[in-house]
Amino acid sequence: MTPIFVAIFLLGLSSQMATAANFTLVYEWPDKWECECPSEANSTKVLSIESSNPGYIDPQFMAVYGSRIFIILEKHVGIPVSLVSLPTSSASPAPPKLTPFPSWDMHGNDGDCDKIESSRGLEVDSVGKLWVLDNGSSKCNYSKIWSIDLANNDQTKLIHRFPFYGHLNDLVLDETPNGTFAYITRWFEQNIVVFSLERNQSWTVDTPGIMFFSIAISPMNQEPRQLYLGGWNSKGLYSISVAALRNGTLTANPKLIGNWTTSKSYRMLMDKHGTLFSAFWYKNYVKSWNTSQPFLERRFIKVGRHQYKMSFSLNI
Ligand SMILES: *[C@@H]1O[C@H](CO)[C@@H](O)[C@H](O)[C@H]1NC(C)=O
Ligand SMILES: *[C@@H]1O[C@H](CO)[C@@H](O)[C@H](O)[C@H]1NC(C)=O
Ligand SMILES: *[C@@H]1O[C@H](CO)[C@@H](O)[C@H](O)[C@H]1NC(C)=O
Ligand SMILES: *[C@@H]1O[C@H](CO)[C@@H](O)[C@H](O)[C@H]1NC(C)=O
Ligand SMILES: *[C@@H]1O[C@H](CO)[C@@H](O)[C@H](O)[C@H]1NC(C)=O
Ligand SMILES: *[C@@H]1O[C@H](CO)[C@@H](O)[C@H](O)[C@H]1NC(C)=O
Ligand SMILES: *[C@@H]1O[C@H](CO)[C@@H](O)[C@H](O)[C@H]1NC(C)=O
Ligand SMILES: *[C@@H]1O[C@H](CO)[C@@H](O)[C@H](O)[C@H]1NC(C)=O
Ligand SMILES: CC(=O)N[C@H]1CO[C@H](CO)[C@@H](O)[C@@H]1O
Repeated sequence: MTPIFVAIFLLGLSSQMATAANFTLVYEWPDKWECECPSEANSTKVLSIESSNPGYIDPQFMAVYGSRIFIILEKHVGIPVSLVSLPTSSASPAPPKLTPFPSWDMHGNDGDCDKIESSRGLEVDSVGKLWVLDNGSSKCNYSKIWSIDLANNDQTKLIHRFPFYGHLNDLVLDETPNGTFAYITRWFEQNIVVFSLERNQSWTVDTPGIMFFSIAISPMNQEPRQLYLGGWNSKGLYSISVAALRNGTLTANPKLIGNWTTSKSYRMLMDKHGTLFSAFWYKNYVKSWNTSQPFLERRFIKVGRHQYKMSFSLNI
């Protein structure tokens, strides 16, 4: 059995940071993660998280708000919840246990349509609401979006049910004076999904011939905002102007910016200065590109050991 190495780093960012950065290792879990789950009622489930092959503990997405980190775990056999939280710091040297978020009771198995079945992308908005995509399950036949009010006792609402199910990957938020939109990638689909919060409506925007996986959006103060998309089946990096998406277009023509030299993009982020960061499948480093300049990849950071997948998040 290969021990899994999972670590969380905090990085101090400054406006000059794109080339040099120092990391602080916050926690390291050399072999297993433990769940702060109720021990009595459903203890068999709880035990299984500790006794399952630790290789199956598979962190996927991350967000930070205040003194809490939120992590989405792939729901492999024996993993009872897909969304957990932990503190950004701890007085104890031991890595903290993972707490089901927002609560153990909000998590369900496939077919618990009013509970969190299988969370995917997550994003914190400007008023402290955590948006969580939920892939759903074939038993309910729809995917959904949750909103958890981090500044307000973690009040949890199911805000949308999609007319489709599955293949959800990641989302970004676009908060405009005319309303809030979410743009969502679905792997294996030649489209992206747009959700309008005010209208409680979602629709698919076709991207003929191109499938996307990773997604990022340019800073709020730089209109017209651009959506950046990494190919699902290619190394291509594409952009789409969000003006047309807000306007309800049903077909977009993504512009190819360039090809990453490394591998397919796994996760992308953009900071408020317009620097785009990408992690890659099977690579232990992140590359960056200053989007104010022609496409040029720079090696940004490298994390010690081999990584199958790497999640990262900005605290802004
Ligand atoms: C990183 O740490 C080194 C040594 O502590 C320090 O000299 C350097 O200025 C730091 N760099 C940044 C970007 O903070
Ligand atoms: C699930 O939804 C799809 C698309 O709306 C539909 O074609 C399919 O029959 C549904 N399946 C079930 C089991 O309800
Ligand atoms: C939004 O629409 C979905 C159906 O797509 C519905 O289930 C949900 O209750 C609606 N939410 C609100 C807040 O109206
Ligand atoms: C999401 O749904 C698809 C089926 O459409 C499934 O293949 C995939 O494994 C699911 N992913 C998660 C994380 O539940
Ligand atoms: C908001 O809507 C108005 C009128 O439809 C439009 O002129 C304006 O450009 C929109 N603003 C944004 C940020 O989309
Ligand atoms: C949005 O739609 C309106 C009305 O259909 C149109 O006048 C406007 O040019 C469109 N804007 C963009 C950016 O596509
Ligand atoms: C990117 O790669 C594709 C093939 O995968 C190629 O057709 C295209 O010309 C490349 N584009 C650039 C800008 O390098
Ligand atoms: C990005 O490029 C622009 C234009 O060349 C420059 O003004 C800016 O300082 C660069 N940003 C960073 C973080 O290096
Ligand atoms: C969260 C969860 O799985 N709760 C279950 C605990 O066990 C009881 C009895 O088997 C179930 O009814 C709950 O749904």
